[in-house]
Amino acid sequence: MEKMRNIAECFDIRGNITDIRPLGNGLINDTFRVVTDEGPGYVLQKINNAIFKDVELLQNNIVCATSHIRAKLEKSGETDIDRKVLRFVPLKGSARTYWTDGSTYWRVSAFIPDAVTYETVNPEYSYYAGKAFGNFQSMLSDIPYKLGETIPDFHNMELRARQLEEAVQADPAGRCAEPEVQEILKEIRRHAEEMCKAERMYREGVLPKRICHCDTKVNNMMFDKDGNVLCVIDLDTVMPSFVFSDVGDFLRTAANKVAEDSPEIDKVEFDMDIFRAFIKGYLESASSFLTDVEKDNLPYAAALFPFMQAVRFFADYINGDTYYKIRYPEHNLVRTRNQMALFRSVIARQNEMSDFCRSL
Ligand code: GN1
Ligand code: MG
Repeated sequence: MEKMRNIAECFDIRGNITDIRPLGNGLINDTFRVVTDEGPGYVLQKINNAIFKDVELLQNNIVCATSHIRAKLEKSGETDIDRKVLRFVPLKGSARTYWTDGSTYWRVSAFIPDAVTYETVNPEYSYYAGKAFGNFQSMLSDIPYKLGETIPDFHNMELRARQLEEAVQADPAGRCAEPEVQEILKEIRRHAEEMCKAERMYREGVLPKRICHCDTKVNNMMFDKDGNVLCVIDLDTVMPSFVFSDVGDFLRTAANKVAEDSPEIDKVEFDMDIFRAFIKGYLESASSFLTDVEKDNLPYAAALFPFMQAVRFFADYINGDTYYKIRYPEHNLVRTRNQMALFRSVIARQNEMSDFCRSL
């Protein structure tokens, strides 16, 4: 606490710190709320630099993206802008937005007051979220800077499949002998090639990359008390990707009838009402810049993300849980089972999804 207070005080913050307490439940960074005696306070985050290896590039991306959005909101006469886009606080007497002692990295952003996040949404909120993420991509579509990849090839399915095969080869935790592991592996291998379609289309020049959020989990969107979308948070992975990333990752979390790590696998089911509402909102704000290939492949995006997430959780399980935070030894295996069940549920609804997309 004392150490964190000292770090927070290196930033150009207003007021005196009265408390620092944990915030949120992300699987990568450590996040705290800094309460001050003046104003709404701040969010202090320890950046996981084992995962985000180039913090300079990371912070540069985030600052470019948020300033670009802020300028647009200002130009359009928007009010209450501090609740509609994140603001990163520089160090005192410096333009730099992160603190480091050479081994740990910390940053501070303004806390958004009277805002809430949800772990689940109803169709109405899913529609708003679709609009908001389409709008986010649209606002960043003319950003004049070239953003870097904060995690190179983050949503590259070919790479994720390869990483799984490497984990299986090395088997560092000795988990590959488990019959269930073999079972899951077989199922993943059966679908891997088909799920790598995006990379092939990219190589053929028929699928573009655009600036996307790349972590559109439902809890990365802030709403006000009346259910209006305020802003999108968790911007570490804002980078060039396929639009499928944002559609797919939202649906993966919002349209699953249970949480991504629920052990109640028989309750995992893809909710078509959430899908329809999200796609409707998304196409309303994004169809002006989307190509036909992108639009036609939204059902594929819905399948790709549970699949990719299953592959990532599974590889981490086989590697002995080195990437995602876990709360018990089989956590990553449970997550894998859950995401594979969701994937099956999506696959069974592909035609229905395509019919719906075409009807819009
Ligand atoms: C991680 O940081 P968090 O918990 O929002 C992960 C996402 C995964 C997600 C699974 C940088 O997101 O890609 O989809 O966990 N972020 C990174 O819950 O790997
Ligand atoms: Mg998050």
